[in-house]
Amino acid sequence: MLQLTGGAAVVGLAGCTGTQNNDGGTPTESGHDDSGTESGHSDEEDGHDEAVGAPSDAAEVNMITEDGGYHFEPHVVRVNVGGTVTWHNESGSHSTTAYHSDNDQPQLVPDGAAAWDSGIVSEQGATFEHTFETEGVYHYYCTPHESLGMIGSVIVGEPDPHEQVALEDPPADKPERVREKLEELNGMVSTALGDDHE
Ligand SMILES: [Cu+2]
Repeated sequence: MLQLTGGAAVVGLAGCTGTQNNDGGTPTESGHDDSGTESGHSDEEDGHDEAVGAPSDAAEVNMITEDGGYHFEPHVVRVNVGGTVTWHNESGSHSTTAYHSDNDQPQLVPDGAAAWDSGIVSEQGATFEHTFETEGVYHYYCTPHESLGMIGSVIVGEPDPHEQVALEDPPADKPERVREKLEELNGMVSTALGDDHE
């Protein structure tokens, strides 16, 4: 017999949380007798099943305006040390800007890492690229849409998740929306690095 449906293959574009629609009513998987072990098996309840693959030498991120939402897609990409990320302006006007003191921001990149800032990119199809020479976790944002949660992350190499300034609690002086997004990204990055902490 042919088995045409390979369950996990259908991942698709997971929605961005540009609009908040997870209000706690997450359906759980249908209950069988609950006498079993209930320890942690991960469910994909939050719609963020963009799996972060293994590091590669090049990764692409789309910058998107759609339905009033603003997105880096995918949220998290991963490259090797010396790898390049290319941001592609699909729609709207955006920037890709590192959380780095050179950009007058708190540092959410590894110590000694170079900053980048594309400036506002408005032309459809325009690209900006940055090569990452320092291993670690990087958070970055879109200048006009940071406060709306347009924030993304780059993982470079095989960093120790316990030594990443980016993965610490988000800066206290950032708006709630920004802090929530950073926490969400931290969860995705930790998962990608095999460090699903409780
Ligand atoms: Cu933007």
